[in-house]
Amino acid sequence: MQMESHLRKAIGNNELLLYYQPFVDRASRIVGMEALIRWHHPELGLILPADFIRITEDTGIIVPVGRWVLATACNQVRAWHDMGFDTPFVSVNISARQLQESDFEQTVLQAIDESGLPPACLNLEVTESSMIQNPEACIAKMQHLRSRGVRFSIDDFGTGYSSLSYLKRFPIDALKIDRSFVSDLMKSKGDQEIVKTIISMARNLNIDAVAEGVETQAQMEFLIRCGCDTMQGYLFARPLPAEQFADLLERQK
Ligand code: G
Ligand code: G
Ligand code: MN
Ligand code: NA
Repeated sequence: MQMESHLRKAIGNNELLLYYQPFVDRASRIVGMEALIRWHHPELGLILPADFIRITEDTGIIVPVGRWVLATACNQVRAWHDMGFDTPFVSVNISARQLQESDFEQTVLQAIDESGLPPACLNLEVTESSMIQNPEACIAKMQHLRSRGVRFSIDDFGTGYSSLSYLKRFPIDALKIDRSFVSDLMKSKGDQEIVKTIISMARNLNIDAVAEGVETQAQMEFLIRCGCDTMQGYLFARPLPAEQFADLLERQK
């Protein structure tokens, strides 16, 4: 309860911030970044989403928080563009609760319009489970936003309940292979087969496969051999505050 009342005031008190973690191509060049929320609690310090996102979802606080995340991410990337950094896209995590909101599309379009960010520079990460609650409504919203240029990826792919028929029906641009399959990649033949299968399935569906949680050179090389074009993980960079992320961009200018 105390956490809830603190969270309600977190936006107004400027306690929320976004970290950014790069996505890289096969040559380890930054092609985009994921925005990851942090809560700077005045007494407890930096709190990770694992410790507060759930409560924002259960209480509905995720709706204003999600709006703040979208606006902040779009404004930040637009500012980086203006500084001459060529960062193709920003990826924003969307909770089931946000996707279900009747004004979800409006919220997204408002963030784009007010920031002046080209819509194609915004990618939204949704999970399999957040789409199955009301698939027809989700598909309609996604199609509307996609018609404006916004892209969608499925986060934590492989851990949800999605059937392959969903994959065909949902208007999706990319699959993010869940970190759990990547972490044991060099030890587990089973995980190797799963990763290979997801990558070839993505290719057959004409969508991108993105591997998350890449921590070693061996994992990266395996993924590249399987045809994975985009990767993310501590091997390349941890999530970083905006200023430090800008240093990374500066270095590869
Ligand atoms: O940043 P970290 O790797 O600790 O993120 C943990 C989880 O929190 C991720 O799986 C991510 O989906 C979720 N998360 C991070 N930022 C946001 C956000 O802005 N909105 C929502 N809904 N989830 C987020
Ligand atoms: O579910 P989602 O993909 O949004 O989760 C992102 C989370 O994964 C963030 O909390 C981020 O800190 C974490 N993360 C990103 N890269 C790595 C990695 O290489 N290894 C591990 N263990 N966690 C990672
Ligand atoms: Mn994500
Ligand atoms: Na996620």
